[in-house]
Amino acid sequence: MKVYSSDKIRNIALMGHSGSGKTILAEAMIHATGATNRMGRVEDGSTISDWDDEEIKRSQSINTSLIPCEWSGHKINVLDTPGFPDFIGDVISALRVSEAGVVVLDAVSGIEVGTELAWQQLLNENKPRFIFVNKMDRDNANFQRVLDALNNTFEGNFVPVLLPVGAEGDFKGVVSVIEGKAYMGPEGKPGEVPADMQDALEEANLAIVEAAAESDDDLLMKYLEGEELTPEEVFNGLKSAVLSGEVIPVMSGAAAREIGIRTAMDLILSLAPSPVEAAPYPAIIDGEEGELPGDPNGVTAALVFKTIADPYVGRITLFRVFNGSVKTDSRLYNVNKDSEERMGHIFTLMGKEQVKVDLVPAGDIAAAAKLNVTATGDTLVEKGSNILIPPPKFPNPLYAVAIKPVSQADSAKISSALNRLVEEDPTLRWYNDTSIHQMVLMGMGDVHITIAVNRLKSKFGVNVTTDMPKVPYRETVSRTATAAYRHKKQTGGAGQFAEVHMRVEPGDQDTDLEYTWEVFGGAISSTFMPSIEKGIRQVMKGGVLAGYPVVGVKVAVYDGKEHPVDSKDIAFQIAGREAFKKAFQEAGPIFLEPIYKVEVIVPEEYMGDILGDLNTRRARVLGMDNVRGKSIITAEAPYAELLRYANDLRSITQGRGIYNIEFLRYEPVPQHLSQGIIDEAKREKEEE
Ligand SMILES: Nc1nc2c(ncn2[C@@H]2O[C@H](COP(=O)(O)OP(=O)(O)OP(=O)(O)O)[C@@H](O)[C@H]2O)c(=O)[nH]1
Ligand SMILES: [Mg+2]
Repeated sequence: MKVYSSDKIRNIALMGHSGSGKTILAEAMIHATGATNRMGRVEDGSTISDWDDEEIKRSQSINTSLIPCEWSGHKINVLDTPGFPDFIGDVISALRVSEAGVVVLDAVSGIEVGTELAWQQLLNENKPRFIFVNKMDRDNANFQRVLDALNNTFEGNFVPVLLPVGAEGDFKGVVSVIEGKAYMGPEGKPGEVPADMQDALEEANLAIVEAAAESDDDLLMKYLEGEELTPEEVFNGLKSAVLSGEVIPVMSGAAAREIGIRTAMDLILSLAPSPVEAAPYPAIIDGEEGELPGDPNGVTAALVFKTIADPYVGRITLFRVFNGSVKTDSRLYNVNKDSEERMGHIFTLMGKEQVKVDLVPAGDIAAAAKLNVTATGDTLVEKGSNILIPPPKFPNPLYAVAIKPVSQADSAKISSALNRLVEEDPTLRWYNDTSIHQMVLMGMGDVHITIAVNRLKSKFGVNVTTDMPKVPYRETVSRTATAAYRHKKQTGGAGQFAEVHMRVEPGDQDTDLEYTWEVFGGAISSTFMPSIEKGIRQVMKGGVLAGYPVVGVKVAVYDGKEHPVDSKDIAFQIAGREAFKKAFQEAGPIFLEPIYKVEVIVPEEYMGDILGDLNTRRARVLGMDNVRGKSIITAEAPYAELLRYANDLRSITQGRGIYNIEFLRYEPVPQHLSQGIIDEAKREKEEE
């Protein structure tokens, strides 16, 4: 593919509710450029964007795809993101490397849950926003209704720039308000604005002029004094209002019928900022906060925003250049990993297709294959420079399952397969929790996890079963107690003898054992001190109450007895072990459970329901806040009560709520719940 200079590039993220038509819009755009012969269909699994097996199976995007569209001497890097909320990670990374977001809406359904979530992301990132009201050809499609809903729901001035000509079965074309021209059919043939649309056009035009005037004090003065603004003033005013986010241009069309697409691309070219206009970019340079000018001839610095792990092709690394240029066969330096990378051949991706490029200037997006150490979020720079570009900020995974390899062969491959999956998707995490004897896989929701498990099988041939994860409880004591134990074995052969007196008391939760020796006068010789400790640690590992590790105990050995011949290491290990168990049981044993901080963000009307629900989860509400029509509730709650909160919150709020969690500390489990944990452990043991 041709090299485009920085000012001729636009990076655009298509966002919005699942099924609004983002993938088909991307398909229509690339088709309009002439790069493809025919339009693919989501239902047939024949789109450029949804090429992954899981995407084809589900008729839904699950990954962001890059679709570079060469259009009137420019290149629009279209990033088609998935709308389903479990795949938010890919929306975040796409937005990190885009200069603007185009939120796609269904002209029948209007604002949906996914629209709100996309909007929230755009506000968080403070990026210019566009709206594309799609599916104008559907029965009951109504542009004005969607426009009114937007203006009533979100802050900002939503200004139509592409009006629909006709609607439903009679949807024929669009009117570009700025140009005052109609573009009809899939070819976008220029035509007259229909007579019955003149009023609507005038009204829309006035809205644009006003929006432009409001962007600048001088323009506003001129406008208020009754002077007419020149077309150039209007355009510049509108553009600066779009850049600041005050004005949101609203387009209309029907992606599946390819109507409005070409004009929409023209508008994106003229109104969305180029990487040059969006510069400078914040970066950490030589350890200090600085800026990158976005200069293609400057020092090279690129951010890796996505990694695709493919068992056949190997690892594909997608990067966006923020400064300088990346060349084929060059060597770059990975700042995060402190290691050199050979870039080999560089290409852009058209969905899954690799299209060769020789040079990637600042502002552009491309990919490299088979890098050694580079992962998502890393910065690649010219050797000798020290620049860190802030990586995308991914949310903590929320939804956990326990996974278990099915066969011995699965067991051998599972770690490396999981590592590859996690490398591809930073919102997935896995760990082996030895304290609960479970391998835990965490993601953003049950669909996310189901797909990850399917991929383990289809991509890496690893079969697993899934189960509810256990809560990683800990066991400890709540008061001081003492116990003595005598171990004596004198039947046949060499005898064993040891007697240990010990005191167990609550210690520091963050250390497992504080072990002290208070035996004075040589009742036991100090050579047995480590033997007793070994016995205690054996018990601590496997727990006393229900098999969970023991933490936060102080143990003092203060007396005992030994025998000149029969006392040996093993005898004191056993006595230590048994004395500890006895003392532990006497010392008010309790469970500790992990407590998490939870932040729930919901539309205000759900506040009451959320608080009521949190109440049933033993949560402590710490604060409530209202920001832009959303309630933010902060609370602390036990992990045991949050295991399936992802599903529950979704059903309480019809999917309009989001939350994140963060581990805080361990706290005692209320006494009345302890027996349940013990019974559950017993039941499991019997099942084994
Ligand atoms: N009638 C009509 N249907 C459309 C139009 N655009 C898309 N569709 C259909 O809407 C459905 C969903 O389209 P997609 O492009 O997969 O939607 P998406 O926004 O990418 O969905 P996710 O990938 O799940 O986020 C498909 O059946 C499309 O054929 C349109 O302009 N008119
Ligand atoms: Mg899609």
